Amino acid sequence: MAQTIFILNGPNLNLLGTREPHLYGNTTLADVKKMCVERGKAHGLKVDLRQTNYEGQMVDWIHEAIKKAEGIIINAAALTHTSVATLDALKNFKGPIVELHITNPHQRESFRHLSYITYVATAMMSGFGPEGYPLAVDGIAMLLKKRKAV
Ligand code: CA2
Repeated sequence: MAQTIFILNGPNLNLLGTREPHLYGNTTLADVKKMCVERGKAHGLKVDLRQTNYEGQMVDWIHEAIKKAEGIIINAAALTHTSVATLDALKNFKGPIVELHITNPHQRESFRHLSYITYVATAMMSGFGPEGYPLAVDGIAMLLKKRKAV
């Protein structure tokens, strides 16, 4: 049976491709989903991509991932920099966690330099634009393969 990965997206990422294209590009989240589902198939992975504007929903989805997913790719958006609740939920996830950002937060305002997610991330990717999502699927596929081999 195919392994499942959750790709979780935080606040305002529903606006991807419709606002601030100089920062986030022209690709919509629906386009990102399509790219990731296809890339996942190539690796034998089932991709479940979701977006929420609510911290509690993010925590609930991480709890769901603990039961249903082998890996998590997470762009927690602003929750990255504020949410201990998201960090605490992720602490209970046993599989690989890839922290993803479309931009490079370290080139931006100093409040974006702190990430709570980094404390639990297996790997992180930032600055590749929306194309970073399918790249992160490649990365998590590699991490899952390595774990299977051990
Ligand atoms: O670079 C990233 O992916 C971020 O996680 C994006 C967050 C930001 O708070 C992080 O510091 C870095 C913001 C997401 C907002 O998404 C939008 C997309 C299009 C238009 C407006 C907002």
